Amino acid sequence: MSSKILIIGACGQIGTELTTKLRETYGTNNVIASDINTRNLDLVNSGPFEIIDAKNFNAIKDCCKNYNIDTIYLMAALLSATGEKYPMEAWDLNMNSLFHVLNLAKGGTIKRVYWPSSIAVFGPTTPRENTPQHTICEPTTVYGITKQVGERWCEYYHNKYGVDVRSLRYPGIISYKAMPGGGTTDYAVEIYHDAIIKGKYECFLSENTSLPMMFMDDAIKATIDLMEAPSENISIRSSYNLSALSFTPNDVFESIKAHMPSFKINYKPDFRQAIADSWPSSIDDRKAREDWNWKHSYDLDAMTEVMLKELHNKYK
Ligand code: AKB
Repeated sequence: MSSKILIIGACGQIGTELTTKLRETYGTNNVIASDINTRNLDLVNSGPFEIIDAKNFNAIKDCCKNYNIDTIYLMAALLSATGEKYPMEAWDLNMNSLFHVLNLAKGGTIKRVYWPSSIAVFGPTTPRENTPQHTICEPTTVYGITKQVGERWCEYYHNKYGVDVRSLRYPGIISYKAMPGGGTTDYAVEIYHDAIIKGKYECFLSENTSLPMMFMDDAIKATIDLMEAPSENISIRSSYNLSALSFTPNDVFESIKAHMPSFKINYKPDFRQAIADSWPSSIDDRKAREDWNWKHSYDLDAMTEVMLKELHNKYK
């Protein structure tokens, strides 16, 4: 498929790496990166960049017209922890940006849309182990509510207007380039940075809190594989469960300690513990594996090796 792609929220943790991979795949000038601010601009300035506020319909529309965009990746969002501090801002950004993109796509010039959902759609009444694709979703965070409602709207726009929108329920994503911002799973990135910089880490979740996680390379691969899959293979138009690993803070501590025997950790759970306790500990992603052959590559120790090597080079 030859595409002209717009990434909204390109300067975030996932957006930066998605921009790089999409430019490698489709050509630098066919991928327009955009964000409201320029943090991490150095990671996306290898090609076209536009300042776009995801809440501004006309700014998105004008950019799509100027560049003949046919595919949008909407990566802008306020995540779970920040959303609890700024509930109305989270609702405003997460919902309005989605409506803007779905309404543009309904108009016909945008042929395909990617929008990330999250394990945050699940809540305390969801089965925690091997959480099924179709199950009880009673999220208790504002972020989770926006993702659950967003999923319903994606499916609605597909069924009612034929919009080709695709989505994944991301677990926590671990990477070494851009830092995550405002999530409950952020500890699993911070711990590697602090291991290299300080040799110790204070964890905001308790040691046995198990959550679904994934290395960035797998998350990018899943995203692009889903977007490239033939339309007839996509049986889920709300959002696919997606899984790779599940681990606790203690598991990741032990995995780092195998390389750095003097590494120390202490636990000081804060308000994010309640959010983590409301989420699944593992996910059944059979549907993604059946429909478009999803398969992850990294386990915890393989990921730890890459993270420590890359961060060592970064900070040395
Ligand atoms: C968060 O922790 O809020 C995100 C997510 C799981 O969607 N990383």
